[in-house]
Amino acid sequence: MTIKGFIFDLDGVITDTAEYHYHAWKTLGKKMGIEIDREFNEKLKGISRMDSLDRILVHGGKTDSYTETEKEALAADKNGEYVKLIEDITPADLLPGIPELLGELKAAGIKLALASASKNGPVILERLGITADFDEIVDPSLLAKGKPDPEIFIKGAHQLGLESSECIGVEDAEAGIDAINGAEMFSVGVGDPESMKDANYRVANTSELSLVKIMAAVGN
Ligand code: B16
Ligand code: MG
Repeated sequence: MTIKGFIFDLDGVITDTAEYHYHAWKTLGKKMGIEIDREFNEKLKGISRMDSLDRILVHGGKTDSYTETEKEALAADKNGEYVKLIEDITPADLLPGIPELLGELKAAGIKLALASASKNGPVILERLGITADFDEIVDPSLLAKGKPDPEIFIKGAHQLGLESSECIGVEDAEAGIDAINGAEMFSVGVGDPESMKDANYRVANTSELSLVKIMAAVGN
C-alpha cells in the first residue's frame, strides 16, 4: 500500500509542551495535596484533560473527594495555568528535525493531519507557524473515547480521505502507539525503547526522524 498521509501527535512529537502540562498538573496537585512526580507524569502523556485528572485522583487516593462540577473547575484551573505557560511559544519551539521532516513530506506530496488529544492544539500550531502545513485537524472534543482508543487516528485518516493502511501515525506516548496500532496504521514511536516497544518503527528523538528511513521501514 502506498503511503499518502502522515498523522501526527503534537505534544512530545512536534513541540515539547509535555513540560508545561507537567508543571500545570503539579501546581494543581499541590492545591489538592497530591504529589505529582515525573515518573507518574509519564502516565498522563497523550491522555485527555479529564482522563488525566481522573488518573491523578486515583493516584492520590481521592477519587470520591470531588463532585463532577468540582472536577470541571479543577480541570479548568489546570488549563488556565497551562494556557499561560504556552503563551510565548514561537516557531523556535519546534522540536529538532520537525521542520525538515515537514519539508520532506510537503515535497513528497504527502497529506498531514493532527491527532492531538489537546484542545489547545490549533492555537499551538498557530504559534509554531505550521497551521498551513496541516490539511486536517481532528477535533478532540468530538471523540467518544481518547487515546489509547484508535478513534482519533481512524478519524484523522478519514478526514484526509484515506484508508488507515495508507497512513503513518507518529507518537511519543504509549497510549498513542496503542491508538495507532489499534487503527491498523503503521506506527512510528519517538522515545525510549521500553515505552516505545510496541511501535512498528522507533527513533530515540525527533532529530532522527527521516522520511526515507520511515518509508524503508514500511517497505515502500
Ligand atoms: P489539553 P497530545 C495531550 O497532547 C497531552 O500529551 C496530555 O498531557 C494532555 O492532557 C492532553 O493533550 C490534553 O491537552 O488539556 O490541552 O486539552 O500528546 O495528544 O498531543
Ligand atoms: Mg504526545
